[in-house]
Amino acid sequence: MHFLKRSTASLLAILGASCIQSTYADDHGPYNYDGVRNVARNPIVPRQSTQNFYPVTGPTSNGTVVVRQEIRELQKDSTLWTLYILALDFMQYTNQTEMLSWYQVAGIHGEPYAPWDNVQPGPGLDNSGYCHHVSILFPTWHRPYLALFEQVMYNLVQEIASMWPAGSVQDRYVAAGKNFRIPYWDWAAVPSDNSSVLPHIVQDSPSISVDGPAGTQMIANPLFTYQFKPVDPKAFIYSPYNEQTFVLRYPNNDTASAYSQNDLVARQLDNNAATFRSRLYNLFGAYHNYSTFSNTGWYPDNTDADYDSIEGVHDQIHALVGSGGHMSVTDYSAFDPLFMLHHANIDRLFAMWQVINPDSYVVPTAATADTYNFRTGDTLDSQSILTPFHDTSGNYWNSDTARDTHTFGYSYPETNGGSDVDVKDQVLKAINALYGDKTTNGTDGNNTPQRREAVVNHREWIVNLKADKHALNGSFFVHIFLGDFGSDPTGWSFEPNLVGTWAVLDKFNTANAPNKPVSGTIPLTGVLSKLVLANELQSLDPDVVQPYLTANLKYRVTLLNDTEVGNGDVSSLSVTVISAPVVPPQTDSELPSWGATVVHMDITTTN
Ligand SMILES: *[C@@H]1O[C@H](CO)[C@@H](O)[C@H](O)[C@H]1NC(C)=O
Ligand SMILES: *[C@@H]1O[C@H](CO)[C@@H](O)[C@H](O)[C@H]1NC(C)=O
Ligand SMILES: *[C@@H]1O[C@H](CO)[C@@H](O)[C@H](O)[C@H]1NC(C)=O
Ligand SMILES: *[C@@H]1O[C@H](CO)[C@@H](O)[C@H](O)[C@H]1NC(C)=O
Ligand SMILES: *[C@@H]1O[C@H](CO)[C@@H](O)[C@H](O)[C@H]1NC(C)=O
Ligand SMILES: *[C@@H]1O[C@H](CO)[C@@H](O)[C@H](O)[C@H]1NC(C)=O
Ligand SMILES: *[C@@H]1O[C@H](CO)[C@@H](O)[C@H](O)[C@H]1NC(C)=O
Ligand SMILES: *[C@@H]1O[C@H](CO)[C@@H](O)[C@H](O)[C@H]1NC(C)=O
Ligand SMILES: [Cu+2]
Repeated sequence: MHFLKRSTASLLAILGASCIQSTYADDHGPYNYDGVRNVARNPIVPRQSTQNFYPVTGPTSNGTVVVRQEIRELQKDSTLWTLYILALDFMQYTNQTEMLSWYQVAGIHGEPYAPWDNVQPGPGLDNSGYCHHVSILFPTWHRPYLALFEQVMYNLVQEIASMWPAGSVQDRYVAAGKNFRIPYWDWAAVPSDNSSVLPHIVQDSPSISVDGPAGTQMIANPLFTYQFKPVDPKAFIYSPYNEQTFVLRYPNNDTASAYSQNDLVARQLDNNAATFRSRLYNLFGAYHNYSTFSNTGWYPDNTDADYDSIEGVHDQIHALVGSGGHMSVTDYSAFDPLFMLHHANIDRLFAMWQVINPDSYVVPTAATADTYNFRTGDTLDSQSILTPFHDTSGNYWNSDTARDTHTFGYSYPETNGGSDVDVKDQVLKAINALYGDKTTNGTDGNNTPQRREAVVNHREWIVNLKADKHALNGSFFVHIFLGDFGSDPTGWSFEPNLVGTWAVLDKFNTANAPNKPVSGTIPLTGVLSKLVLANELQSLDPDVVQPYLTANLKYRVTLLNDTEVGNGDVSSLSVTVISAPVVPPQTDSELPSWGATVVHMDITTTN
């Protein structure tokens, strides 16, 4: 295994100074371990030499379970945080020909369409990635994928911790490193410091100071971007990605020299954050069938109450973070350092859902698209192999063996606990505390009892959306407004009257992915409740809300670079409004109880 010589000078020489954009790398590269580590010695993360496959076990295979923390919690622990940053940095600057490099591990998800751990594609399937989307396997495939990433990171953390000079400081890093687990990014919870849901560390600066085993150094911030070394135009075949050297978020233009507009990512995430919370709260409260919960696919026997899914919320984050950058293209998304943080949160929400719905799981369902080892139409079930992830026996993981996070040596704050803990109660309380819509409690402000009554005895109002996945051969947004908004599409994400943005996440290469409908929701209740509390709307009753929505509910469609698409130009798109009576929970150990869904209106093309 070869590593770049980890010194800034030689790195610049290898890459050529002209490739380095001042916006990103300025003159900062990886952490320089010279003097504490012999760069030529044996590989840091060895492949098991006695086996011809790489077993995915999670950090340790001895049954120890450690809690994955929210990124802003992890950041408070300076010892673990330093190890996390250094391990990310190490992985990103590992030669991209190495199987445990950032490049290769990210590449498992989509592009490059290449075997990993020598797991070959099925006949004629070499033009797809391994990952499953619009699939019953969407939540379960990503679980061993994250476990692999966590295992690689954990092993690097152990190695890095041992590089401090022997003594009490090294002891502290080594001891802390034993409890390392990857963090998750909870983009739905209201941040405790009332700052953006996009953590400062991923957006503020392209370089950061780190106090590592060879002293304090400024390095390229491994959470800000990932630099291809170099970009492979045969894998990234679409312009401008074939020339963009850095992972971009909300690029300012579609050229090789574009830069990320993280400030705009933060603003549009914040303008959508209420919908992340409501979508999650509704998913936990009203979705008890794994098939519907798990993915955006539209099943023939779905009802008007079945439009949303955890994959749908996941797509919204991908598209809003990327906005035309890598994170918004399925095949390129895993290169963004936010990918694993985002997916750890999706895995956490899945684990929480599993605690309250222990009996609903993967049932046999036809694949909607080709993947590296399955063909469209193949039946996927709980024993379908989750390639390319081997277990210790050399078999592949499947949804049955990956059902419990403890198998991989981790849990989450909400799902953690032994026999003395009522984990279900803990999960329900967390859902209410983190994602419950405070306005529906009706206790804020100096409102009359009648107003509070109107909101508390409430009805949930939801926009249901459906469209063909590849309707526009690329990801797209449907912005939902309640009230006026400007005419400039570049401003729509930031409009005060934006309720939320539904996103259809796509890739460019759709030849082997038949066009299937996908669905999602934008909940309206939070905004409507505020109007009731402000005396602008009498109640949440249909005879009040329906005429209000007919007059004020609008939608607009854009590509991810904010180019407008006519409302009637996506022929498969449908935008309808439903409601259901909902009894709020009486205690914080319960979730709302949902009544029968009513369809109120279809505003497709009319609004
Ligand atoms: C990465 O490894 C390949 C194959 O061993 C080698 O040809 C290449 O020079 C290495 N790249 C760098 C930047 O060291
Ligand atoms: C498992 O491995 C970890 C890391 O080496 C260690 O800290 C822990 O004590 C081990 N647990 C058991 C039960 O052996
Ligand atoms: C939180 O931030 C928002 C937007 O910046 C602001 O309107 C609000 O007053 C802040 N709330 C608190 C409690 O600081
Ligand atoms: C794209 O943005 C970069 C960075 O601001 C700038 O240098 C370049 O000129 C822009 N290209 C075009 C075609 O607008
Ligand atoms: C869950 O939903 C799927 C897809 O609509 C359906 O086939 C299945 O019967 C449902 N399961 C239960 C237990 O209702
Ligand atoms: C509603 O708010 C009141 C006052 O803050 C609180 O005591 C009560 O627990 C809340 N109810 C729910 C269901 O969250
Ligand atoms: C999408 O691509 C397919 C295949 O190349 C093509 O037939 C179709 O017209 C394209 N659709 C749009 C909306 O560009
Ligand atoms: C936006 O993307 C579309 C499709 O990729 C492209 O045709 C169009 O030129 C882009 N517009 C801008 C302003 O970059
Ligand atoms: Cu994803």
